[in-house]
Amino acid sequence: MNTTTALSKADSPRPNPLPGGEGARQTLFAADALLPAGWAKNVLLTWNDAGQLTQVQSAAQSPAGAQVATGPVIPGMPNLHSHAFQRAFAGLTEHRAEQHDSFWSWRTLMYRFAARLGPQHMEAIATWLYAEMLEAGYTSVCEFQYVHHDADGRPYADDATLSLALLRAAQKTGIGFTLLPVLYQTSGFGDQPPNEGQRRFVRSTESMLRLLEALKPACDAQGARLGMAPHSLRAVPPEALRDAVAGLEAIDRTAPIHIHIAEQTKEVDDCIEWSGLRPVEWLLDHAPVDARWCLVHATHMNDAEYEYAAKSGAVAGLCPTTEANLGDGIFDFSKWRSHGGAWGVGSDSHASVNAAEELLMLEYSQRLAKRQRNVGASAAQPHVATALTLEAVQGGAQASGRAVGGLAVGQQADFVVLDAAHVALQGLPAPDMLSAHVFASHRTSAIDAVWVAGRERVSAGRHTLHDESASAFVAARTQLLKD
Ligand code: NGQ
Ligand code: ZN
Repeated sequence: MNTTTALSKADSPRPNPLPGGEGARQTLFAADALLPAGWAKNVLLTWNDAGQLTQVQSAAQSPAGAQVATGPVIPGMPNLHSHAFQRAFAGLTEHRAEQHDSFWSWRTLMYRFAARLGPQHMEAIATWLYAEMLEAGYTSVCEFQYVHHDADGRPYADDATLSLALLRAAQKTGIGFTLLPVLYQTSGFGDQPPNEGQRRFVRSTESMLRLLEALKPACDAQGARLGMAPHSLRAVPPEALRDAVAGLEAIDRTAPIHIHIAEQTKEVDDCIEWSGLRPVEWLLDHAPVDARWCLVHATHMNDAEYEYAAKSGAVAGLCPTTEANLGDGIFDFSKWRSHGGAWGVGSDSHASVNAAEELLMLEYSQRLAKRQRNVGASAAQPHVATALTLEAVQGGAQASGRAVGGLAVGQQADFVVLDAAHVALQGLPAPDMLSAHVFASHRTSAIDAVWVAGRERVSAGRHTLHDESASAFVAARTQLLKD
């Protein structure tokens, strides 16, 4: 089958010339590539100066002089949920501190760590984290950014200081970016005042909207998308939620809106006590939830909530390794999918930074709960890793509010070249290479190259900034952990 589609000039965004980006370099030939409809042979990818795919042709000839991928090409994974600073804290709470450690005792320690963070730490941690993400198959990230103020809880002279540090980290590493400044006002349902640990997060709805206005030009300048994140129903009272969403809509009618929801059973119980409704139920009844929304976690839903939330068009933001690490519970993936629910993955607290590992953890949680195998396979795609990759890329792109939905005309040229010479992959057919990449766990990465918007950011498994950003990260963490 020859599937050539061309993009007309009128559809092209403004040019953003690549260094040395003459036409010949803007193509890649792959013997195997994972397209939205499945695996295809002899695929020629062509993109324009803006890094947007203009042609995806299967059963093609390799043009003379074209770059040839060293292994199967898969779409880059959008990471739909990140709190970058938590990467420097990963691994540091894996010892018993209370009789019954929980999400809530972890959170107390996380707040203590967040209390010391400065703008330089934020930038160093995020730069390394985003380089790690790129090396691990993520080509874009949604940053759920809630540490806004200085250590005393006062706004920085430039209120956008910490968000700008994250934007710089994204720009340096080349990762695609959706910035979600977070609205945070209360410590619990029913207007409970924020606690000491939350002083760096809290802001009025009006100052939130001013922050969004201030960040818009910086985001536009680097091709990042700006959205907003009401932190959770625990942290945002109903009027503030309503006004913030309306204010965001006035800035950008289609901007992404992300919210943490129903991650812990205590949150469900408290919400029922406050309103008589469960959190997802409350949200669907009181907010204009649609395809712009990403319901992060949504772990604890009843049957009706699974159905209505899926049918709202919102994306379920699953963070399987963090949800396991924090003891959240298990999302019913089959139920969500049976209602046609969109979903994607995020690395959240960054206990793991690896797109394949999130898919593995998601599938394994379902196998353990259901005592079945290959739960994630679909009618169209019997290979679990293939099915999960395609769906997570779609949902991740939707949640990002960016055209990063896979190898199709009009989408960004964000892709990963698997390392066909890796012992776990060598000699296998392409779909099994992806299965081995996800399920045949190995200690070294099976990723060779990673491209974002048509630019190679990771080669031979390493990001250009690997060494320097790693040392800056270690220095920042060492300083944060001193005394
Ligand atoms: C966060 N993380 O904002 O970092 C939260 C913890 C909270 C996750 N929910 C804080 N995984 O939910 O109150
Ligand atoms: Zn989170």
